Amino acid sequence: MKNPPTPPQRASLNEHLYSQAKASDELRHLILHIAQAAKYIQYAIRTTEAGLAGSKNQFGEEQEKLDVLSDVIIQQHLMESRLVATFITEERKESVELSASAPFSVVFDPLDGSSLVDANFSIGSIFGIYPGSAILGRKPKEQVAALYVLYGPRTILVYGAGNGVHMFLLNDVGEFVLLREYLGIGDSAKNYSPGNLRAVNENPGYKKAVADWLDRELTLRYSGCMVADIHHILCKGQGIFTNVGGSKYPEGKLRLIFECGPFAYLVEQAGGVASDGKSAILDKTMDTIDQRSPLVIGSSEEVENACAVLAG
Ligand code: AHM
Ligand code: MG
Repeated sequence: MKNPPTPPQRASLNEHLYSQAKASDELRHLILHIAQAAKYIQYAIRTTEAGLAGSKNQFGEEQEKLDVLSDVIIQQHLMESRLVATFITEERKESVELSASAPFSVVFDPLDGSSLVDANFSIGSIFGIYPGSAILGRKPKEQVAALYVLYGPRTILVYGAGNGVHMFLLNDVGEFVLLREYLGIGDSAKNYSPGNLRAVNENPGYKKAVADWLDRELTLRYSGCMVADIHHILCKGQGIFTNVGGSKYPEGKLRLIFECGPFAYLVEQAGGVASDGKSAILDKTMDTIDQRSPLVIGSSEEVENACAVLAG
């Protein structure tokens, strides 16, 4: 072509998946369907009254109206994609089989941190994508992509599909446009984000780790939504986030399938590390839907140091 049209200044998510991630058409379409669901969720967050739905999820936790609504929105978009064999959502006890011959399976936490919504704190959705129709018995390292959407002052989508981790902003016309690509996490941390902090009373290793961060005057950054807290690490290029066990949650509060697995994939793609204190999260077998796992994630030197302190 003699005078080719100038491409838009900022790549769209579609363009980025195509030209940078070189994702297969099927994976690209699936991620775009998920991104579409996220647009409806951010609209629902802005327009739905906050409050309890009057029901409980598989963990016996009260469901917010927005948890239920987000779960339905995502399920509808996964079905519509015709690309999903099986999905598992944090809001249900069993996995759901859609079409055995479809290429992917999806795990998701529809609205992480939803109890913060009435306080207008940031909340998020988390997704992990596996090839094939099985999820249980597999390991998070088998993910072909993972992504999260952060609903804060701005709506941000971050994805990884085997070629770095990239950040997009939802603009006013409803398009996710590239904000930053190839996010990186440095080896040392200036910020710490200690989840399930109530565990320090029963977990002396955790007490020591927190004392160590206080002694070294690291800066506390903790919002109570892991999507926002780990996004902070990816955005600032350093930090550590922990959620380890005590008596109320012996294995920590977070679920291996929906929360630890997708974030381990993204953080390791960005040059960080994700451990349960002893082994890599990416190497842990997902045996049950409700499996919890301790999580120590972020800058490699700080994660290594914290794991040593936690082990006593
Ligand atoms: P949720 O999926 O029910 O919202 O719970 C997970 C959330 C994480 O986002 C967050 O890191 C953690 O619970 C906060 O727990 P705590 O306040 O006990 O540290
Ligand atoms: Mg959650």
